[in-house]
Amino acid sequence: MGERMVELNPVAERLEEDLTALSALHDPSSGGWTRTVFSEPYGHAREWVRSRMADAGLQVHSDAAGNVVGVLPGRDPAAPALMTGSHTDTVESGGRFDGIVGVLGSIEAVRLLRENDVRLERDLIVVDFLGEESNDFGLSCLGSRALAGELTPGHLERVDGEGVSLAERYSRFGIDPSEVLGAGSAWGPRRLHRYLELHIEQGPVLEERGTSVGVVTGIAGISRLVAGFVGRADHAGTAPMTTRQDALVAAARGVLAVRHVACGAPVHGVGTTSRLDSEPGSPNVVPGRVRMQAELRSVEPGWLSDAERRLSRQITEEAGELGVEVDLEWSTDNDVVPTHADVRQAITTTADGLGIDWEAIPSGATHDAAHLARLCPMGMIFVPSRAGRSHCPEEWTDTSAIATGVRLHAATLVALDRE
Ligand code: HGY
Ligand code: MN
Ligand code: MN
Repeated sequence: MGERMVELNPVAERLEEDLTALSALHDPSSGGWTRTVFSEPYGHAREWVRSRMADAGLQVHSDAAGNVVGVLPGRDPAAPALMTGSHTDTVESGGRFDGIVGVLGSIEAVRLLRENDVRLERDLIVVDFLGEESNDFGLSCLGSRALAGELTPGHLERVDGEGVSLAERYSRFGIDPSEVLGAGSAWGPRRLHRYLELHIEQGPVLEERGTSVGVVTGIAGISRLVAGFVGRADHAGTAPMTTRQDALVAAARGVLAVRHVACGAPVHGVGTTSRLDSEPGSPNVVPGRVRMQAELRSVEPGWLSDAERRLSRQITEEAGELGVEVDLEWSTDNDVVPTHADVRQAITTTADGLGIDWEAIPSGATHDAAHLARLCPMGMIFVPSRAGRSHCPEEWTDTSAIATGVRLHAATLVALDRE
């Protein structure tokens, strides 16, 4: 006879209060909700998270990678621990739920465990990971990447749009860059049993199908492209249209090529061009140079590598037709990462036991879980996003839907603890 299912019912008012309080800590000069990594509002928000973790009974510290870590000690400190959490940084002009639901939902789960005298065997570690969102350094998931031992000295030397290195950004934020690379040594299979993350779907599927929660099957891989187009600057008024080597026209064809390659993907595959920087940018000069930033994503590794090849070929050929040279620099932000079958099983069995309807769903967004997967079996639970919107002020998930996710999250943590 299996051990009885644990019913832990979140307090919606508490969740709402926390979501509202954290949302207030953002940069009011930007649209939407902006709390980007290393920014002042981000620093204030992390102090607030530390205090909420402590109020919930967690033992709180910041680790060498700048993650805010709260520990709920279990009966057996020697047992490999459970880890959960997410992030509280946002994109520029973002929303109030991406990542935040996972951090605040995990803190609420801890309150529920303590209020219901549910004592875990294993330590439960709740983490607000540093800097999950993509940034000028082309590196998402800074905190979880460091824990997984994936951050390198070369990464610390990367510079942002203001020419400031990642190492310097860490220092200015009060994190010793020389300590960051060693942050992962404290963790690993001996230390961690399972990682479980609660997150908003950031897409339309759950809402369209009226499903309460998603059980994530895998996290999409991300290939990032920086394309440097080199044409010839000329007088906009006198250069004949037939002899121009217009870098911006070549880049514009590159933007359409990204869309063309991604559309019609037989499985999940998407492509986005997020930025074009054109030089010299004067109204009366034919652009001589353009820097284009784009990304491809898919949960299918084969499609992703093939799409990279096809896109490289199309951009190069079309630029060549215009007499424009192009340098293509690809990098992998993260590989495709499947969730672990055992963790998926724990989620679905728990959901069935609680009478929560669920469906299996891939994640087009990346998450800290993609990096934690290097340390232990991981899984994710999604709650619906209204109209599938995210990374924008319109991002919204009803508190009742979040509470359903927290109810499943808390009960699944208990189930994973008993393994
Ligand atoms: O980019 C992403 O998928 C995540 O939201 N950082
Ligand atoms: Mn996120
Ligand atoms: Mn995000």
